[in-house]
Amino acid sequence: MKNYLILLLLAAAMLFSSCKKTPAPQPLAPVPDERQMNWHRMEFYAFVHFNMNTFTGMEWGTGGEDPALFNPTALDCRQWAKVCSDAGMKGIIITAKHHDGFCLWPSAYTEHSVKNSPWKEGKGDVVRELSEACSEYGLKFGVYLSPWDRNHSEYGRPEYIPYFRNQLRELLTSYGEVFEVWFDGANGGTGWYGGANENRVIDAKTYYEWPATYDIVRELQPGAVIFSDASDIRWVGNEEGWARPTNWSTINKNAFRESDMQNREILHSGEEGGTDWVPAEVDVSIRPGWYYHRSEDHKVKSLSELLNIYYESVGRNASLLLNLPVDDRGLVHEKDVEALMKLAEALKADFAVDLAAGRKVMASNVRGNARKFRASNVNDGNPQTYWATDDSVMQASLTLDFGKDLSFNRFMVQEFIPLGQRVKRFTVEALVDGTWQMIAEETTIGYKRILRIPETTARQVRFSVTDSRACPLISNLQLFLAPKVMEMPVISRDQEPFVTISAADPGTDIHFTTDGSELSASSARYDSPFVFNTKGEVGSF
Ligand code: FUL
Repeated sequence: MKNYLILLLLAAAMLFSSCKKTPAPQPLAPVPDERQMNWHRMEFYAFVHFNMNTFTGMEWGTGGEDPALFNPTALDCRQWAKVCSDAGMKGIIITAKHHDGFCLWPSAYTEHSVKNSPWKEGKGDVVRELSEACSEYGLKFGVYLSPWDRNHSEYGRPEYIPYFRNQLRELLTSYGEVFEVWFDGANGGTGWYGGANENRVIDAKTYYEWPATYDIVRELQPGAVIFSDASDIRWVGNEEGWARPTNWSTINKNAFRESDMQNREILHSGEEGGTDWVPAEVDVSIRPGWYYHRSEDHKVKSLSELLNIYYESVGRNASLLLNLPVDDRGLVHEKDVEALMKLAEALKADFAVDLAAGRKVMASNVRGNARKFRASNVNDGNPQTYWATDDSVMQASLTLDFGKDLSFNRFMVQEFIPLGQRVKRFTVEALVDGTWQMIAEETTIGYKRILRIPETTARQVRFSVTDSRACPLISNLQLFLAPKVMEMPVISRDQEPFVTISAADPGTDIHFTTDGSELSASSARYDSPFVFNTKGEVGSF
């Protein structure tokens, strides 16, 4: 009995000392700073393109527009904020000044602004109304300020730079906290330029003296991230709404900035082992254009398209900046509201019940066998705790045991990125009727990765890191059973001419005909793009 007690005490002491002695993993540089971390957590927020173009039907105004054209009849920024908040978005970025130079706030430095428009008899300030609506609805507020200004007479000369910076100062000092400052990379050349109507070419790398401009943002809004081709966050390299499945939040910033050809591959996927933390933001419009055009009222993206965009951005370690082209009344159009609400409902349903929460989970290795790094940190609902392995272990797995068969079709995983992005490859397997089946073989994770997988019924699920830059740190693992989205599949034909049929839900059974005959369950089953180079109709369900 005495010996037994001594042994017990010894074991307890060993356990205690192992906990005490197990240090946290060293950060794998680079790591996100606090402002980037706060930005990562936002995940989904809105862009609003609303400005002079809304009234002229243009996408890029010339700069010579008459301020009298700006005249929304029912502008209501609270409606925008309510819609965004109902949609689960966390903030709004407004085009305070687009390339045509018209300012949505009464800037002291130009006459080309709302103050010379009939709207509210020149007493209005859209930026103020929106910033106030955002705080009312608990949303963060951001500004887009176009460096290129086709209105300003000095654009292209050194005199324009103080003007640009003064405007930046106005926006960053008069409207409360700003979470993101968006500097557009477009510098097209031709413009009105105070009536000169000419082509002005600048060297975008040197003309704006970016480091000094960024200092202004740091000084006035230390919590704001700067968007540009590669600053605190990077453009994802397309405006279609996707990031690559392999998506590193790191790039070699200096080399990228110095190169003349901005490498799209780097924007899409980041760079493994890059020297700086520069995560990707996916910007895409809910309609074909960034600005409102009545002719696009029937072209608002469908639920399938919006879901694809969500899963291919937020689900691929990027944030989603979804644009709403506010219309000429000054409202988010009914069609856009309808589409957004459908998306919000679908996302709510997709992530309604976390099937992994609180389940038994075992790890092949736990750092120092310490409680602090235990497997169950991944499904305790706390993003601050994480499962870690010993430093030398780059391949390790977690097995979730449901104790009974469960069905799921979504797999979500998050790395503990405050200590760096590490995982290079991972797999997901499921124990189906006593046999392990491979469900997914993927590459990077980062802040968040969501996989849409065919519905699987299994008793256990095994997540394995098969390659990592340093010991893997996983803070969250979730499984869901998303309802099937019943929407007409989208049929498209490319140049080749290959026909692709895509459904909102990748697991959907699609059948099709090409001869106009009636569709039924016995029509051909679609599994990959097919050649269709004659005239005819492709029907599907
Ligand atoms: C581009 C601009 O030229 C478009 O008009 C739009 O503002 C988009 C978000 O960025 O570079």
